[in-house]
Amino acid sequence: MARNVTEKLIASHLVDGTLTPGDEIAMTVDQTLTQDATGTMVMLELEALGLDRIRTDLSVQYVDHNLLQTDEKNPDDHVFLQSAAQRFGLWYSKAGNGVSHPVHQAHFGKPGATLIGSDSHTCAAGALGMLAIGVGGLEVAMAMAGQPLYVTMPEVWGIELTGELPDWVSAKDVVLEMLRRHGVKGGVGRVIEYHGPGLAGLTAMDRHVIANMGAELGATTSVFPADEAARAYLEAVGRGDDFTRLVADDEASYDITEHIDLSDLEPLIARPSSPGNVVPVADVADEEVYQVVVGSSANPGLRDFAVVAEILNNRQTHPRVSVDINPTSREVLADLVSGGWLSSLVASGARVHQSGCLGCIGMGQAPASGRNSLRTMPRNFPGRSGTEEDSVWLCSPETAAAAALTGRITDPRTLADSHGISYPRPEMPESFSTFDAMLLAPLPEDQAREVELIKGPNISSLPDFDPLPDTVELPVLLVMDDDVSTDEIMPAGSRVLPYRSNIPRISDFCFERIDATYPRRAQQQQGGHAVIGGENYGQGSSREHAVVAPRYLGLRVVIATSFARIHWQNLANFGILPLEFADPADHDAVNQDDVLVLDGLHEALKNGSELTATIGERQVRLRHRLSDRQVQMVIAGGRIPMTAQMA
Ligand code: MIC
Repeated sequence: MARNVTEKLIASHLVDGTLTPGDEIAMTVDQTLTQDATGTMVMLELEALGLDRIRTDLSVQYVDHNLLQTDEKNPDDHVFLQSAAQRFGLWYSKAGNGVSHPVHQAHFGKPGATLIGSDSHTCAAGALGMLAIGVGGLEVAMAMAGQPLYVTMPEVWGIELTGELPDWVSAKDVVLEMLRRHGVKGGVGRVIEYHGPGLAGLTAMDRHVIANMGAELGATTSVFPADEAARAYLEAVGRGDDFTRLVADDEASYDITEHIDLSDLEPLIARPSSPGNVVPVADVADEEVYQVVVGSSANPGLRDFAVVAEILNNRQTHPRVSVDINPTSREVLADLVSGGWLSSLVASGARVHQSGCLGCIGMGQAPASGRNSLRTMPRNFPGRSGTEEDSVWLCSPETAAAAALTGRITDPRTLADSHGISYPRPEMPESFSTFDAMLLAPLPEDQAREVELIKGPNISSLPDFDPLPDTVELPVLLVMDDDVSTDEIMPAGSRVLPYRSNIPRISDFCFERIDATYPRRAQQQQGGHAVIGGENYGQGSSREHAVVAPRYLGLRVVIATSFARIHWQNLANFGILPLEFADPADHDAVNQDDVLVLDGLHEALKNGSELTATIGERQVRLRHRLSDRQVQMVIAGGRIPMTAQMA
């Protein structure tokens, strides 16, 4: 039977289920990645599971998010993570080495393999023909313990690419075009597979850009074939031997089909404050700009910095604008030095920062209130930058460089006339720098057993998770609208991230952006509570703190019109029951402080997907999409207590 790349990847790792969209399937996991902001919880989970040594082919712990060291908390986390990596047998990428996704691709990316990561942008590795899925930390911990990954079998959405990108239009504009067409919910329940003759003009790093922001579309992941571009990339990072060709069969088909003619694309930009608010740059030209940030997992390739450097070469950045350059990794930094690009950036007035996620996650680089900040980053949810009234736009490196020069949002295609700049096509080196000094290999097993986990005073153990009662009577503490992101449920940023390994403390910040009284009101309820969401509830990151912290405060049930994939799975993993309104109109009839009553819950959950609840005075029909395994898990109180019961 003819298969597309996604089906080949899934079929070769399938241990349970069939390739029928909507069914739960289980797959073996070859590799995992964790980053520091989610990794501390994962390591605590490994400890709670009593794991001796990881069972994946390889697992890597990166430190790229919590890089500010304003007190002992973040560095204590780094020390803890290094000790845990040594204890359990992981690779360890030290603070400052670089952003996890591109570093992972360069050192470990392997066509045909599966990768899961406790970061929603793990999907970027689809660029090399991997099946790479962002998930909650507990899924990663379980995979390291040798368990398969459970996901809902997605539909495969074939995007045929034809044509060639015009001058001043680059890979970021391709994924912004996807977001312009489909918005932040467009990819839910789907894998996006790119194919067609247009692929020939896209390098592996261009594909990484496109695959990365599949997360913004809500997709399970994005997949590219492993073809000549993947081979060229692997050779350039000195790992040509890891190349295996993986392409769709000639007769392969897709559940959904669509076409993009790359030649028709123009520079695009996502307006504040959602990656889905995409418009042509030309439509918003002339808005004043105060900050331009180049870097992050969304535009991490050497080319993405070099193109900015060539536009700024022998020119000055606009006096009003702070131009911040966050080189993806020390390897990219070294190549920027040897290509002469770093000097152009420095001479133009750009501020060069260390390698890491930095302002993308509000770890510094907060913009001034209400002032436009243009970023080559993947997300701009409200307040994520660290500034309460922020105004963050997402764009390509070309559009970022144009604004850096002019101080205004500028269609980069106009630079030819206004500044006499012809479109730079920076020549990439034959081989990219690769450094191992800050990427520490796992310790041999006998030495690993001797390692003690080093926990600073801010690192607390996981709370206990009690079973879900058969009858619940829960006040509704929040009623929310559509597209609530995890940044609104559990903020990131330099104030909050240092508490990622301290659930009691981080719970004080829950839903802060929506209703700062929530933690106090939640703690006043003895018997737990519920919250209500709209469509696409929990979009964005994979952070399981957005479920563990509210669970710690007593959250037992979330009813939404629909859920984002990772958050839905995280809720079930931690024993919070995710239910959907059978009739979306019922969402509007619920009021804060109504009481939700669910009776005979265990049988109802086991017997099918429909349930009836009383909310306030009304009977409301609800449904769930949990598999039998997940029902059992939610009733047990989550995956950790269920695993303990089975041991
Ligand atoms: C993000 O981009 O939102 C993050 C920060 O990388 C998150 C992970 C986290 O919250 O630590 C993600 O994408 O999953």
